[in-house]
Amino acid sequence: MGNPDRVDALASTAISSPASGQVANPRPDPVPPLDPVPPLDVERLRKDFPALHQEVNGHPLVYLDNAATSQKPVQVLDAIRGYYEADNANVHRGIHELSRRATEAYEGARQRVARFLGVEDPAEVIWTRGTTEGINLVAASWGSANLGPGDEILLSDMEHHSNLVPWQLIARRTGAALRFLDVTDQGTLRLEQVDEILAGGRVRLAALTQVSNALGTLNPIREIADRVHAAGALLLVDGAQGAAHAPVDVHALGADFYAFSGHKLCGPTGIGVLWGRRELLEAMPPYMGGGEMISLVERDMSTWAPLPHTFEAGTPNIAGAIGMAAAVDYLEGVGPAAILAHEQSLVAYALAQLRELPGIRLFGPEEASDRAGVVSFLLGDAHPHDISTILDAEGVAIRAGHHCTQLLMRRYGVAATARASFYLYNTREEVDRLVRSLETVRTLFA
Ligand code: C6P
Repeated sequence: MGNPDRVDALASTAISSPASGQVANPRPDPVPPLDPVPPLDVERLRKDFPALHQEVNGHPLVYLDNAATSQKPVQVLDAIRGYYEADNANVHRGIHELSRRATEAYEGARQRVARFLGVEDPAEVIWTRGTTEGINLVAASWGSANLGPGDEILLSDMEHHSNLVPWQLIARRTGAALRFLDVTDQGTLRLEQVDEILAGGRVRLAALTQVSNALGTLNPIREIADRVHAAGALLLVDGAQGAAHAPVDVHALGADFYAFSGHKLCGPTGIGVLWGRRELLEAMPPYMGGGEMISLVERDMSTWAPLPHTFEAGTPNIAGAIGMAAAVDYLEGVGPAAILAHEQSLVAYALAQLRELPGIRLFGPEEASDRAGVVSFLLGDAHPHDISTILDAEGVAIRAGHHCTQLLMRRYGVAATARASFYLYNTREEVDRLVRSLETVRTLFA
């Protein structure tokens, strides 16, 4: 069982703020609210992140592009370096000391990530290159075995392209159809619409993001999961922005599949995890063929290795897995609930100041408690790329663009937004720097 202290913080946060009016269909909270968490010692945490301590264009760096990728603490860097310096060997192959150590570290990393997800069985944890690969794996493998004409896959207009295009590809191959949940003006999903679409009886799987990368919205995943399961369908949760920012317990969340990336939660790039329920994974055909995923190979057929290796063809990203485990250890040490609380306090502080800026257009839920640490905005007529360039000249790193969510941009009638995204090491002073630099933008575009 997962740690009983873990709660489905994202779902409970999203549905426990009826005063905000942002969730169209609030229900009594099925999960007890989080106990108040002590504030983070941000000054101490910042010392762990070497990249934060530099000047950019003559200014101390303010890194507010965490939804794209987070910075890495020395604990993660040391774990990767330590592996390469002392234990580097291929895993599951060599009968020698280094290979034994590498295998132990790699499989140990799987166990640590399983614990982070509240999962008992590490064989349900599949290493991938990241969220994108995890979702492609399920779409291609589960989809090819389970979808056909007349079946539907339920998505939303706030999905990242990584949780949209793989479903378009498999829908085209199998004849299944895609259905979409609309996004409200406040950047939320409507549970009534979930019910309406499920009532058609054709949805086989819903694939939804836990947190919108472009709006910050915390989706009421548990409530959606209950509805999806009652309709006999499965739920894949895109946890790319969820796992980084709050406690995750995939069972409490009601997920059947959960995909996320290491690099957004203080880990390295090129590594991620797909978790799936054992009976689902065992019934799925391999995604890629090659070494490591076979049991017996003949000229015209092969049999597969058991989970998790069925889905891990080829030499894996061993150092990446070790780095990702160090990252989840780090986050657990800091306290995932405290990280979300910290981000929400920065979002509240930022929203209050940004609302004072003439010409600002903010996207996403009004209440900070309905968001993770993401604030998307436009400022007057300034193009988001110009905003980002001017901010960069003052050492402030944000992201500008469509954030791989073109459906969402179309929904709001814009081509792009500027996006500031916070993490455990960001401070109120950095929010002040963001707002001051936006004043520069306003002056230049006045
Ligand atoms: N979003 C952002 O700046 P990968 O690239 O596989 O690690 O993650 C893809 C992905 C999937 N779903 C969501 C909700 C995401 O936010 C992302 C990555 C980054 O918003 C890069 S586009």
